[in-house]
Amino acid sequence: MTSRAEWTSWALARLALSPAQVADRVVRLTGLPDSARAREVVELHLCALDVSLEVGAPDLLVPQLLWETHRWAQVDPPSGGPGVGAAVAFVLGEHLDELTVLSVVRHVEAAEAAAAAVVRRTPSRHEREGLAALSGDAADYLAHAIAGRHDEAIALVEALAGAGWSVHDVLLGLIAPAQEELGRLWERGALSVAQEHMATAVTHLAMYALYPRLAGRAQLGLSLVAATPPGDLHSVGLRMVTDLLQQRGWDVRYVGTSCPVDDVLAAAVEVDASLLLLGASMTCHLPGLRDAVGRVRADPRCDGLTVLVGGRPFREVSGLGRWVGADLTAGDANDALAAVDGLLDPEVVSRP
Ligand code: B12
Repeated sequence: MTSRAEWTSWALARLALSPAQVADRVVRLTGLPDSARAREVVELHLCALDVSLEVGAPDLLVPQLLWETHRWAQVDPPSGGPGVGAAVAFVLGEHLDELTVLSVVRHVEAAEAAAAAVVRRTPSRHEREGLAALSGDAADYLAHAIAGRHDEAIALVEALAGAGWSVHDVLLGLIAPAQEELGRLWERGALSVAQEHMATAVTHLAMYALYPRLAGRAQLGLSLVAATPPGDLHSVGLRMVTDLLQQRGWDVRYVGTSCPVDDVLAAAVEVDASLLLLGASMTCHLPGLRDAVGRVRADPRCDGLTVLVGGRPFREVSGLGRWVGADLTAGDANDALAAVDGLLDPEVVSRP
């Protein structure tokens, strides 16, 4: 993640400083070390603030605030120095008029209150007990994945599928909750980056192991292209959605994460796609997603291409689909399947 060249929001666009200049100043004010990790916290904060202001949704800042709470201790802050939020408020106070500062402060206060409510609320069993509170199979799966035991993870997935679990249930009932728990453990610093990477790599293998079970290949005679726009490296959720659509008869062209938009469009044109899936996992990825949708709309070769967007931010904030200009929005894989089925003649919808 690097600083973007320009601000997105009406409020921060009034600054005479670029995002990189504000990030420099905030790093100095907080007294953080000049490390890539510390700078990333500041840049992601500024980006989430900017995008959440533009959308007018304080809730879009909340995941960043929660992540920051955990990450803060890991970036060596000096004791007694201001946090990122306080330093940002100080810089804005220096450079913006009072009314603009006031509306930014109100927005941030709403996000902080929502984040505090998340922290205060009674933790679910998952959160309290971590791994132990996942269902037995999901806990076993995650334990294998974290330890890098890919053979065991794949054997478990195959055993469940062999015992009658559908691909849908293995993906959404076993692997997705395990990945979510992985995120919680990683966020709290209970797992290293290497353990998270290894576990996610095992998950990719486990998902590929299900591939032979994706019956109904291309039977609809319709193709789709799926990608995340530049900057977003999260692939697991998007891949789950495309696997389930493949199982329903779509010809899937998964072009991967952080794909240049020109290449996404070229792929859609090449296969004469009817559907384009674009995912975003963090608030910061939303402007890139909106830009990609704008490029689809401006390209006459893509007339008639339906755009479906989804991912974590769409689960957390409603109305975002309109902001990015998509035709369809889905917060999770089940919403995505329902939305895509809605495009088809009911007679041809295949339900595995
Ligand atoms: C694995 C992971 C990574 C891996 C991704 C590897 C890969 N190949 O996918 C790597 C290491 C790259 C990564 C990096 C980062 N990550 Co990360 N990551 C995760 C983690 C642990 C799991 C993601 C996952 O597999 N989820 C499981 C899937 C099934 O859930 P899902 O993505 O929500 O998908 C579902 C729906 O959203 C939907 N869906 C998803 N995509 C799409 C797309 C469409 C079109 C549709 C219709 C639907 C749809 O369908 C799915 C099934 O229902 C999450 C934690 C979490 N709870 O998700 C953090 C998480 C998303 N990451 C986070 C962060 C902060 C980062 C980093 C900034 C961390 C860092 N640098 O240290 C970077 C940013 C990288 C970037 N530029 O994108 C935060 C985001 C918080 C925030 N600020 O918003 C999270 C939430 C973890 C946390 N709480 O701290 N990450």
